[in-house]
Order: sequence, then structure tokens, then C-alpha cells
Amino acid sequence: QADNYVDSIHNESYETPYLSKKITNESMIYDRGRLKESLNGNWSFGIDQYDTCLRARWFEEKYQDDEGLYNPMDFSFDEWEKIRVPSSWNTQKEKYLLYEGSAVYTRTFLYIAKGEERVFLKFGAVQYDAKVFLNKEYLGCHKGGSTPFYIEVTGLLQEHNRILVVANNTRKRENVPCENTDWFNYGGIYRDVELIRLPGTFVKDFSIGLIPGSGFSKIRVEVEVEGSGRDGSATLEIPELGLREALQIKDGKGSVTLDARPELWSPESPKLYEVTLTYGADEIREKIGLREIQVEGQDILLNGRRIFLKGISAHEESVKNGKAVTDAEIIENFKLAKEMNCNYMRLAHYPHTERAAQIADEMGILLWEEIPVYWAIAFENAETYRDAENQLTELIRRDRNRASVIVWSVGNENADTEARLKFMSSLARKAKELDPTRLVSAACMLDHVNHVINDRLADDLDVIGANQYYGWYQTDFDNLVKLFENSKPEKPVIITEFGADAKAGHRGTVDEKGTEDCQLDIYRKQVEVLGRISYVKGTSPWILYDFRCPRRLHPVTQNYYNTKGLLNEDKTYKKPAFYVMQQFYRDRE
Ligand code: GCB
Repeated sequence: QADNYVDSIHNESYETPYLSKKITNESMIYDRGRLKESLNGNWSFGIDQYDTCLRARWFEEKYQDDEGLYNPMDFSFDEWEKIRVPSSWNTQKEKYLLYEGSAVYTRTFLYIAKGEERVFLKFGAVQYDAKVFLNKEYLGCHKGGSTPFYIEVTGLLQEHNRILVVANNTRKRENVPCENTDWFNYGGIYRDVELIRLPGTFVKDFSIGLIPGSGFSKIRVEVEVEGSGRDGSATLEIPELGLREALQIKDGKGSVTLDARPELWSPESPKLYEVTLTYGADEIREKIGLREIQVEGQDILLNGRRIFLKGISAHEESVKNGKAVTDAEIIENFKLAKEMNCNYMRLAHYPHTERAAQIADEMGILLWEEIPVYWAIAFENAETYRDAENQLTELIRRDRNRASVIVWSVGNENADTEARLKFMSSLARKAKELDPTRLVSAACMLDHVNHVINDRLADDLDVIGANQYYGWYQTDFDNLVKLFENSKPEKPVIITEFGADAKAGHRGTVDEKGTEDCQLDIYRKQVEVLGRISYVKGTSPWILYDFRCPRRLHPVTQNYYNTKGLLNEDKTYKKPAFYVMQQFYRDRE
């Protein structure tokens, strides 16, 4: 016994058994529009820098007094300090701000069965990997810090339960994103933890949307069920459209095409319909918008009409709550975007909370959603690809009924190598396979030597995203005009980023980097050029507000913030360049 203990704490490969049980998109269940019970609240919390919980198997809650090697004091969970779930530990206490590594979260909860036959745990997101234990048993490990995961716990629950999660946000070369990014590496269980009770047979997956090119008159519904009742009839209802249709389910799957003339969802008129799907004892009730997004030549068409995407990029962050942004903060961001006359937002560089797309559906903001295939990730590594594809799948399956989402982005600014081309074009094809109704894009790498948009990945994209920083990183602004003259894209181009650092309130000349005056000057010149380029069909400058960033060390103009925001970090102050975008968007048709 004692030897086992010594072995385990000294064992370098203690992680291996934990990694073998992977939780992937295959265990996802459709949970929007269902009743869920919250397991949020105060959890016991401990920073576990040496991974002792895993090595010494604290989750088993046993100890050996003879040898005195197990010390129950170590895992006196109920006496540990408390932390709020969901939250990023970094913003909970100052001493945790820069901590990266493992942390243990645990709580107890009561469970009384109410006639359900299947029970699932849902984690909205844990950064970056999560190992989950229930009642001393290891359930599995999920990788990927921004997408939800589900674990079936049917038969594992008792009246009194202990759940324990080891969350680890160590940056790694093979992760997605890899160890080097331009944003802050928050840690923890930062989205909701919930319990979902379901009948024996239930809807596992559900998608609904207008069939592109059907003249806005055909709605496609696809349903997948799980459980013993794999043959039967589901019912889809949209009372406001007078629709009540049966859907035959055969061997767990069913689909139907409905004729209807719905009022189309758009940013100006974000019409949502109450939709109900029932199958046996299971029911999903959700508000859904219907619209069409397509590309025709160099145009983007929303509901058959040309649209210019008047956008802004945003990270998922608040100074106070880290990545655990609240609904009020999301609404504030969309309101600021609307004040700037935006109809669109780029949610960079990883999946934001599903609340963002739900709120965007209601408020009328089009969205670009992205996975963190960012910069130089390990494109040659097959495991890295699996991780990226899994995150993409989890994102698409989570949000594909959101009318606001129009673009899936498979990455950002990745050097055009063979390995990267193979990796990212596979992702682009996967996105199309999972969802043929939306546009696939990526923020491409431009050739800044010859000043041309010529990324080979563009062949696999519907829309070309282009990040350019003329006037800032590319110091000679005049080369922006050359870039557009040299490029002959056959598809619409969205300028996914441009911008410049400016410390809020810091004034100077247009040549002084880091001043509002320099940022303002760059914005003025940028919009003057961008407004003239016929194939530029949208812009999302970088970025709505300043964000924490360990790479930004200038003591005056940065102070560990990327200050390219059009507002300061707590959004209390608008920099002058905000009004340039407001005017630019007001003037566009
Ligand atoms: C970029 C990146 C973005 C950075 C930005 C910058 O091109 O896509 O993540 O934050 O530039 O400020 O350098």
C-alpha cells in the first residue's frame, strides 16, 4: 500500500491513465431549450501546482495511518477555501492572477431522482483540460478550453454526491491554441456546471434552418435520438407559422423538409419563432430565427440581399470577471457595437459562451465564430488536429441553430506551410460537412513582402478573412493600396483586423505610437481606403476594448494590456477612433 503510494507520487507517467478516457463531441447532447439544474455556487478550491490530487489520488478520500503517508489534512475538502463557479480563478484573488497549472475544484450536492432515466453533467467550459471525478470514480478528461462537454452519470449518482474537477490551464505546444498567443491565459471552471435529467429515449441532436437557395420557403429539420426507442415519430411545432409536423425517426435518425413562409431574421428585425420538438417524453422548446446567408461572386447575401458586414472584433473578457463574462457584459458589448452602427461582431479567437449567440439572436447582431487555431500551432501533430476538429465540432453542434451565427472560422494568422494547409483545409471541409448552410472562413496570412492577398487556404473558404495592420506593424501605410491593387480575390474579403495601440487618454502627435492621435490617424486612413475597395465586404477592426495580455510590456502605453481597443479595458471611455468607425458605418448603405 505504502509502496503504491510512493510509486504514484513519484511516478512521472501518473497522467497516462487519466488521459485514456477522453470526453469528446461524441458524448454531446442537445441541451438548449431544456430544464437544467445548476451546480454553480461556492466550490472548495485549491491550487495544486504539483498535481498531487492526481498523483496521490485524493479524490478517493482514503488514507493510510499506519505509514502516515496519506494525510487526510491534504484533502479536507470542506475546509478548503471557497471559489465561485463559474469564474476565472485569476480574477478571484490577486495572488492567483498569474497562476498557470492545476487547480482542484470540489463540492457536494444532493440528488433525488424525479423519474428520469438518464442523467448528464454539463460543463459549459473549463480551461484548458478538465479531469472529472464523481463519488471517488474517474469519469473522464475533456480537452479544449472553450467548448462544452457532457458526461453521462446515470446510475452513478447517490443521494449525497461529491464532484471533483482538476482543471489545468498549462500552456502546451501541442494544444489548440498553443503556448503562445496574444491574449491572457485565464484558468478554471468559468462557465456553468449543470445537471440534466432526461427520459430513457431523448433527442441527442437537433438542427433546424432554411435550406439555402429554396426561395426562403423550405425549412430543413434533422433529429437524432438516443435510447431504446429508436423508431417512432417526433413532432415539430412552430405555432406562429401554423406548423405542426410529424417526423419519422428510423434507427435513431429522422429529417423533414417543411414548406413555410417565415418572416426572415435580420439585424434590423431579429424575428424569433418559438419552436417545440417532442419525442416521446422528451421536449425541447427554443426560440429560433430563420434566415439565409450565401456568397455570390464577391458578394455576401443575407436573405438574398447584398450586405456589408459592419463589424468589430471582441475577445471574451472583462477586467472584473476574466472569461466568466455575464449576460449584462455581453449585452453591453452588443450595445456598444450598435452604438458604433455595427450589424456584426467577430468573436475572436475561440468559442465565446453560447449565451453570446443566444443574446445576439435576440438583439440582432451577426456573428463570426472561431476556433483557436491561432498562429503557429503544431500543424504536423495528428493529436493536435484531433483536438482542433473536436473543438470545431463542439462549437458547430452547440450553435448551429443560432440565426446570428453566419461564419465558422477555422483559424487566425497561420503561416502558409504545407502542414498548415492540410490541417486547415481539412477543418474547413469538416465545417462544411457539419453545416453546409453557413460560410466558412479564416483570418488569412497576407504576403506583406509583395503586398498581396494570396493564401492558398482561400480555395477552401467561402469568404477570405484578411488581417492587415498597415500604418502600424506594416509601417508604410501606402502599401495598403498596393495590397488591394495586387490582389484579385474571386471571393468576398472581410478585413478581419486592422488597428493600432492607443492608451486611453494618452495624447501626442500622429507619429507617436501608443497615442490616441496615432490610432485616430490610422483609422481615418484605413477607412478611406477600405471604403473604396469593391470586394471588401466587411470590416471588424481590432478591437472593441483593451484586453489583458502578457506580451504587452510597455509601462506607459500598455502595462500588460493590448491597447488596440476602441474603448479602454473597463469600457468607461471611448477613444476618438471609435467615432471614425461610427461615422464610416453610418455612411454605408
Ligand atoms: C493580430 C492577432 C490578434 C492580436 C493583434 C495585435 O493580428 O490576430 O490576436 O492581438 O494582431 O494586437 O497584434
